[in-house]
Order: sequence, then C-alpha cells, then structure tokens
Amino acid sequence: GACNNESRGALIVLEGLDRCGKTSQSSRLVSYLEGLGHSAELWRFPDRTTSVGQMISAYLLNQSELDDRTIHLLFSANRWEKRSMMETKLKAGTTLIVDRYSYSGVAFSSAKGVDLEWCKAPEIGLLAPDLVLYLDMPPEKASERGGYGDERYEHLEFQKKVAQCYQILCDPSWKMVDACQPIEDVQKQLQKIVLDNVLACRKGKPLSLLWS
Ligand code: FDM
Repeated sequence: GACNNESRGALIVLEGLDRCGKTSQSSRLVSYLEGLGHSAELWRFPDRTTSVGQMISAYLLNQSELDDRTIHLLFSANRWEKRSMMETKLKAGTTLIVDRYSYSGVAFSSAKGVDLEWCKAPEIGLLAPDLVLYLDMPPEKASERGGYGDERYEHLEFQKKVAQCYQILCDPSWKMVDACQPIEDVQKQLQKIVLDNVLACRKGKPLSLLWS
C-alpha cells in the first residue's frame, strides 16, 4: 500500500555554493521523477513562507540584524517546523527534492566562525537525507555566473569560506557532481543517481536521523 514503509519516498538534498545551479537542477529533477510516474515535490530551505522564514528572509535581505547564533537557530527552527510534514510526505511515498538543508546551515554559520559542533547540535534528530548531491563549482566560477544578487552572503570572499566548510562537512556518501559541465550533462548525471536512490528507498531502506 502507499502508506507502508516499503514504498516510502526518498529525501534527496542538493547542496553547493550560491549560483552553482542547485535551484534549476532541483526543479528539473522533480519534473524528471514525475515524468516517470513517481510522486515528487520540490522543497527548499530556508522556507521563507513561514513566520520564522520571514525573519530569515529579512535578515538575508539586510533588512534586519541578528547575531550569528540567533540566525543559526532560526534556520534550524525553520527545518524543525517542517519536520513532521516531511516525514508524513516521505511515508506516503512522495520523494522530496530539497534545495539546501542542514549542511547549508552548518557550512554558512561555521564560515562566520561559529563552532562547528555547536552548529550541528540543533540539527540532531532532523531526518537524515537518503542522498546528498553536492554541485561542485569553484567560488570564482560561481561568482561570475550571472553575478550575485544583493543578499547578505553573496560575496566571493565569504563563499570561499563556505566552500572550505562544505569540504570539512562532506563525507564519502555524498555524490559530488561537477557543476561546471553543461547544464544538460549535470542533469543526466543527477538523474541516474537520484533514480537509483528513489528505487532503493522504495525497496525499504529505513529512514534515519541526523547526524549519523
Ligand atoms: N543559508 C541557508 C544559511 O545560512 N543557513 C541555512 O540553514 C540555509 C538553509 O541562506 F546564502 C543561506 C544560504 C544562502 C541563503 O539561500 C539563502 P537561497 O537558496 O538563496 O534561498
């Protein structure tokens, strides 16, 4: 049946620097899965639609000032407020393609100098992704791509620090994809990895929790 563990959806996260192509690749992946008849949704963090998300959005737009730990905990709260819906959707068989997750939370805050273990702590107990796709692109290249907007973190020097923090966080289970390739080539590589993962989750791979 649609609600047993054997047919659950996969929790698939895309990570990478600003302007590496995560957002367009994420929506293409959802279309791809839907085209194959799978139930799939595009999610993103921060989710700016909630009241916590609106505080985060104001901060990112430089309309408010918050200290580094306060904004870190708001980003984390923004994931916690979506956790039960996430679990419900996955158990109902929907695959979630998530544009940024806890790794962005830890990489961006630790790039400011906040202790890495402190950054991880509020993330403990969130659902662990079944798959992390890292869209790998040098910060210099990403910064040239259509330019950055005006948001708080969209500066080359900061993005270089974020890249180093992602390096510390990444583990051997992450799939690194060279995001400097043509967009169609990146998409083809992502599609294969994602489909394999969706099928593995349908076969009964259990859900697990961060950080394990
Ligand atoms: N960001 C994103 C964080 O600093 N912490 C987090 O937990 C998350 C999810 O917010 F610069 C940063 C990353 C990025 C900014 O991202 C907003 P989008 O993808 O441009 O909305």
